[in-house]
Amino acid sequence: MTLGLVTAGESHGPALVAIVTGLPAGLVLEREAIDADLRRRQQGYGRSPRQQIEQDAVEVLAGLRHGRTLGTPLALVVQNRDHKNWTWGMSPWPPAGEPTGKGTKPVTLPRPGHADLAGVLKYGLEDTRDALERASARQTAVLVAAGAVAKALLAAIEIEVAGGVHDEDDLQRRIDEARAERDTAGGVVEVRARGVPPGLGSYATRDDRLDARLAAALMGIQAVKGVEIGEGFALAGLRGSEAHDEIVAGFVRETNRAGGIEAGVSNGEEIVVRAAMKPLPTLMKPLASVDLETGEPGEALVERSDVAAVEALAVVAEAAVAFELARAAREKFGGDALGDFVGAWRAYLERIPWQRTR
Ligand code: EPS
Repeated sequence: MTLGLVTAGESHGPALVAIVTGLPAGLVLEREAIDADLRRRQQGYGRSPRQQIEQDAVEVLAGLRHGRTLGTPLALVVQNRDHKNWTWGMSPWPPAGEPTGKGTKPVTLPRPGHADLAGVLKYGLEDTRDALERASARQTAVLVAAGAVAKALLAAIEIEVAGGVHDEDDLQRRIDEARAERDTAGGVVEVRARGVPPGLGSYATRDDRLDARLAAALMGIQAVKGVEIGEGFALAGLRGSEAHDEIVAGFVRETNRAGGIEAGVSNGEEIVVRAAMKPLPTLMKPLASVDLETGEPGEALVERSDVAAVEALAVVAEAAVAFELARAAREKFGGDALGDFVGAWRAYLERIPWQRTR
C-alpha cells in the first residue's frame, strides 16, 4: 500500500475535489493547519483579483472521524466561490434559461503558452474554455490541501517540508515592472525537507527514484518548466572532486551539493529542490494568435489573471514535495495504523548508524 492522489475540478466549476488513498488510520488532522496552507497559497505579490473572491477552506466528506483518519480514502473539497458568477457558463448539466453571467460565449483565440490550442486540437473541442478550465492553476488549491495532509503524516516521523521563493527582492521589482508594462513575470522557488532519513526512494527501477519522482511532482504543477535537485545544472560544470559531498564521521556530509539524494535514494541530508516558473501566459497586452473559427489572425484571449504567482508556487511546490516524500515514507515504513508506521521508522533508525544533523 502506498499513498495515492486523484484530483478533479475546473477553475470556475462548482468545486475542487481530491481523494487521498493509503493514509494510515489514526493520523490526527487539524482543519486549521490545512486552511492555513490554503491561505498561504492565496497570498503573494502579483496575484489576480480572483483571490479577493475566493477564501479557500477545506471540507472533508469521507475518511475522517472526529479529526482522525480511518485508513479509508480521504475525500477533500474546496469550493469555488467564483462559481456563482459562472453558474450558466460552467453548469455541469445543460443550463436552463437564457445565458447569463460569465463564460457564456465561446473563446476561440488561443493564448500562446496556455493549454488553449493543444487542448482544443487534442480533445476535438470548439471552445478553448473546455480546455483552459481544467488546465488552470486554480486546481493547485486542492493539491495544497492534500499536501497539508501529507505534512501531518511526515510530522509523525519528524520530517518538515518548507517552500519559499528563491530570490524574493528581485522578484518584487520584476513583478512591479511587468505590471507597469501590462506583462507577466515568472521566478524560481525552492523546497527544503529536513529530517528525511537515508533510504527513501530506490535505484531499483527508474520509477522508484526519489529524484525522478520529485521532479515529476514539480513538473506536474502548472507553469513549471524546469526542476533542479541540489546544485543541479551547476554540477555539470564542476570536477568530480568539487561536486560530491564527502562522507564524515556519523555517515553525514559537510556539504550538500547533491540536494540530499544520491542514486535516487535520500542520503540523510536536507532535500533541496528548485522549480522554475515561466511567466504566466494570460497577457493584458496579448500576443498574436489565430481564430479557431475563422482561421484569421487575431490577438489572444485577454481575461483577468495574475501578473505572477511565484509565491503561490512556493506553497504548491511544498505540497507536491511533501506528498511525494510521504508516499516514499509510506512505502518504506508500511503501516495501516499510524503506530505501526512510526514504530517501523523508529526500528529503522535504530538499525542504521546515521546521525541526524540537520
Ligand atoms: C488562472 C487564472 C486566474 C488565477 C487562477 C489561475 O483565475 P481567473 O481567471 O479566475 O482570474 O487567479 O488561479 C486561481 C484562481 C487560484 O486560486 O490560484 C489560470 O489561468 O491558470
